[in-house]
Amino acid sequence: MQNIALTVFLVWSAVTVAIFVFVARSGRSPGELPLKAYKRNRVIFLGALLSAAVVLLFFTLPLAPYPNEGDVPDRIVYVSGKQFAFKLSDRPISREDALNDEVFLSIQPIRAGEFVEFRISAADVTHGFCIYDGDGKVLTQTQAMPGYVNRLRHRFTESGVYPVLCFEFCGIGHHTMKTQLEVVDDPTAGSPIAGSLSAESPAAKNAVATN
Ligand SMILES: [Cu+2]
Repeated sequence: MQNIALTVFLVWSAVTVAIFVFVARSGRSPGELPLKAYKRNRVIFLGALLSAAVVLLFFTLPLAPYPNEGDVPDRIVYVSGKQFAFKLSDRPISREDALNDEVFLSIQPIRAGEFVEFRISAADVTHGFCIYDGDGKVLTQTQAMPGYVNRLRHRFTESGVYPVLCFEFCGIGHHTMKTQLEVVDDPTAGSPIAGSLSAESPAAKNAVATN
């Protein structure tokens, strides 16, 4: 990633310098200005730019990572963030339950291939809800905000343990705010989950290392 950024920066810098040199050199002998040609070139340039933009949008807009309202999720998981833990439930979480440390909530394991819609909110301050794969790479994320329900859709194609970390600095215990999602091939094999991620798990270590 760093190398790509450096390459883009260097190429872009070279192009910028070339443009400046070209403009500086071409401005030395003004002579007679061919205004008609300038106007025509301007129209051609604008037309080409607009056409390129339309073609680019045509091919890239369908790739935008926004949920298609027509897609129906296989299941809905409710999430509430609170300093410094997540609560997950298969049913909507009341504010009282979200705030009450004595209330323990859990969800049924997610089936591999299942298309899940998370409905995410927060009980106190803004948190982040970020799902990682087992190698600690970000799969998807959104904010968990008090007073709002953010919908996040994701299809879990492979079984495994998916760490979830808070992605928004939310206070002194932010780094401890984590949970995990268990995705199973056989839905009868898993157990309900809600607890914190064990610090010894390799998935947790990877996730923390890249956060
Ligand atoms: Cu946090």
